[in-house]
Amino acid sequence: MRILVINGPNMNLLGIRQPEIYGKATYDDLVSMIQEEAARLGVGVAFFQSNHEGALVDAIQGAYRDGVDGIVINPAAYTHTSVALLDAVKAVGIPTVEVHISDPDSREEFRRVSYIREGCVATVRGHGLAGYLEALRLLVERSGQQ
Ligand code: CA2
Repeated sequence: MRILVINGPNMNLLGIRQPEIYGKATYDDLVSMIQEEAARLGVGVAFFQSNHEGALVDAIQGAYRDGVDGIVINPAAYTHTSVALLDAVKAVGIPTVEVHISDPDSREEFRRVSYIREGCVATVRGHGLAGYLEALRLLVERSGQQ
């Protein structure tokens, strides 16, 4: 099984800005944590981060071409604006889990909308970086049930 972990705009600033919301761990720490969990679960994992909506769409389409089995995505601010990302996950049909470090529902009103949610098999929110590991486990468990 191979899983692609996609992070949207500004996620490269993890640990550098707003640690009170997103914690002190960096993007590289996040990658290491996920790699460790993937090794424990015996699955392959690859990573993609971009600040550009079209590049994120391209990554989702690339996952389809490469035969990736699952996607974990934190679309960051594009969660609340992007029909293009929703269309992409629906189009490729790869089981996708939406992850948010914080709980957007308990923040500003505009963060309550998630376009991509409708195209995802689950959403994990408000569990910090551990939410990515949860998402990975969810995809692995789900693949065993099919
Ligand atoms: O809680 C999450 O994971 C979010 O997806 C993070 C997004 C935000 O727009 C969503 O509403 C919720 C923003 C993440 C990028 O911003 C950062 C800024 C500084 C340090 C780390 C991330």
